[in-house]
Amino acid sequence: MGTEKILIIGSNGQIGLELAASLRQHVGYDNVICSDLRKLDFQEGPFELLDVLDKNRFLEIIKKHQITQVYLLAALLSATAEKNPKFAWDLNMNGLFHILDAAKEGLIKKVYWPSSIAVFGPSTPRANTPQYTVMEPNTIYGISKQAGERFCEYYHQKYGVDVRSIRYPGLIGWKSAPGGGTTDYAVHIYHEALKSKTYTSFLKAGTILPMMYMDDAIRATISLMEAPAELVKIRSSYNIAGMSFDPEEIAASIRKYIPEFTINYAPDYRQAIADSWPQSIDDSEAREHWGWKPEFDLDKMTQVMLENLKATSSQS
Ligand code: NAD
Ligand code: AKB
Repeated sequence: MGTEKILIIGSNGQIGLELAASLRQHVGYDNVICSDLRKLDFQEGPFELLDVLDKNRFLEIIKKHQITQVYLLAALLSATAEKNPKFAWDLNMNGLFHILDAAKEGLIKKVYWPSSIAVFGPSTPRANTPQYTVMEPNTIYGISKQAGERFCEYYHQKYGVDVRSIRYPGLIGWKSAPGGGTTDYAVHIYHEALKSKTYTSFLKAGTILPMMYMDDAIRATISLMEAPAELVKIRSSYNIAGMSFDPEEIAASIRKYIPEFTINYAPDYRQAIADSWPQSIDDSEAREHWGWKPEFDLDKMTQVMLENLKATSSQS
C-alpha cells in the first residue's frame, strides 16, 4: 500500500476519525486526505471540504491529490434516516454512484464502502445469521445498504471495479460522540455511566444485537482492503461478528467497574428497528477468505471504553 493516496469521505464521523489515524500509520500521514462537510477545530493533516453529492468537487479533489483509493463513509444512519427517508436514499445511493462511476472510469483503483447488519430484516433468521440468507430490510437505511451491496457487486462483475465492503455490526468507540444509529445506545451508555452513573435505554431489556469494538472494525477494514484481490471472493459485502449482548448485559459489564451503575428503560421508535435486525452473525466466509478474527469481547471492551473516556474527561 506504500504508494497509495487515500481519500476518506465522511472522515469526521465515528469510524472516519479512527480510520484516518490508522490509515495514516499504514500509508504515511500525508497520503491520507480527509474530507467532510465541515472542518473540525482540532483537524490536523490534509483535509478538503466535500459534499459527496457534489460530483464535480469530488472529481476535482481526486485529480488534485491523485487519489488511488476512496473510503466512502458519508451516509445517514438508521435512526436519522427514518426521519428523512428521501434524503437518506439520495445521500446513501448517489454518494455511492459518484465513487463507483469514478472507479469504473479508471480514475481511482480501489473503493471501500461499508454496509451494515441493517441489510437483514424481520424475515431473516436472527440467530447466527448466515452470509447468504433471506434479506428483506424494512428500514430506509437497510434498503439503501441492500441496494448498495447489489450495485457494488454489479460494478465489480460488469466493469471490474475493485470494491470491497463489510457489513458492520453496531460499532462502539470512545474517540467520538454517538451518531444517529440504533446501536448507539451502547456508546452513549458508557458516557452516562461515567457522568451520572445511570442510563435510560431507548431499547428494551432483552434486545440482543451484534456489536463490535471500534479497533476490531478498523483492523477488519484495513485487512480486507490490503487482502490480495483473489482472496476477496464476496463483492457485495462480508458478514463480520464481534460480540452480541442486550442492554442488561452491557449494564452488568459496566457494574464490574462502577458497582452503583443503574439502567432504566424508555423504548422509542428505534425499538422496531432493532427488532428487525439479527441477534448474532455467522462470519465464516470472512474468517476463511481473508483471515478475520475479532479480539475484543464485552468485558475487555468495557474496560477500555471506561478507562479511555475517564482519561479524556479528566483532560478536558
Ligand atoms: P457518522 O454519522 O458518525 O459519520 C458520517 C460522517 O459523514 C459525518 O462526519 C458527516 O458529517 C459526514 N457526511 C454526512 N453527509 C455528508 C456529505 N453529503 N458529504 C460528505 N460527508 C458527509 O457515521 P459512522 O458511524 O462513522 O458510519 C460511517 C459509515 O459506516 C456509514 O456508511 C454507516 O452506514 C456505516 N456503518 C456504521 C456503523 C456504526 O455502528 N457506526 C455500523 C454499520 C455501518
Ligand atoms: C445503526 O445503528 O444505524 C448503525 C448500524 C448497525 O448500521 N450502527
